[in-house]
Amino acid sequence: MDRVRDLSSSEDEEVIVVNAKTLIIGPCGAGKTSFIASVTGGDIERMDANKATQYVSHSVYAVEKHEGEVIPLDEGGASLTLPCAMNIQFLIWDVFGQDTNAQAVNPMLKRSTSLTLIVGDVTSEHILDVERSPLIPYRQIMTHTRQPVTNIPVPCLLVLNKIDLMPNGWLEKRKKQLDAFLSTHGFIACCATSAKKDRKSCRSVFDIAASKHIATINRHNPNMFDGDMEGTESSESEKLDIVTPVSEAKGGTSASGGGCAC
Ligand SMILES: Nc1nc2c(ncn2[C@@H]2O[C@H](COP(=O)(O)OP(=O)(O)OP(=O)(O)O)[C@@H](O)[C@H]2O)c(=O)[nH]1
Ligand SMILES: [Mg+2]
Repeated sequence: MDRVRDLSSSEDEEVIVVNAKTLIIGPCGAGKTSFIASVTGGDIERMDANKATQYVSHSVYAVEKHEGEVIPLDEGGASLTLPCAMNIQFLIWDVFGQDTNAQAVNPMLKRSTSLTLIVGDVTSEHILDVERSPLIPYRQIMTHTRQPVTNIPVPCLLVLNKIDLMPNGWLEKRKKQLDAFLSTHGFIACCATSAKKDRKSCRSVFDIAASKHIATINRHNPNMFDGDMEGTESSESEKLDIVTPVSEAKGGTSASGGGCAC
């Protein structure tokens, strides 16, 4: 477990830091690497358009949730008001894609995964077809993978990238088809993004992912905010990869904004 401490800050604000290994998978050329570059502030225009990822590429992106922020817990309207700030550190594994199957996503890569983003090129044929979508093998390969500790199946979030290539309102017109696709294949949410044209849409994916992850942790450990966690050797906290730095962690980037289709 990583311990994150910002000793340079004089503020005494408590921040809970959570690490979440996040797999980015999907067909080759869907824009996974461009999407991550957009999120982390890279210059998409200067990226080599023909450079496929060699096996896996790693990066980190942090989302900070502030004290008092309301986190939705379920569809029924239950919510959690954060009693202190949280910093969700997404430890990103961007895995190379394959055309016709998802065999690249082997058990080694899937180990200790907290969250999966399945990225598809929205211009691909049958992208939202419940039986023929090229994304189905990627969803299926995660079916039996479970989160560490909570032991729940790893939540999968759908990212429909290259939305800039579709006419305005394209996804809204397919809401019924999209809903059927999400429920049939068990996605927790869907976001439409443009790695090339709309950085905010890409970052909003991680904002949503952070809320979903906090809700999952809270469901598993409803007493997570009770007592003073600092310096404790709580085995539950250790296992959840939660750490409480002595003062506010820096470097986190809050993400918010549009792009989410549902
Ligand atoms: N128009 C448009 N093009 C995009 C977008 N995102 C990526 N691209 C282009 O799609 C191509 C493939 O992008 P990559 O990011 O390399 O795709 P990848 O999914 O990482 O591919 P692999 O590493 O081979 O699995 C590049 O030419 C990108 O410039 C987008 O949002 N809009
Ligand atoms: Mg790539």
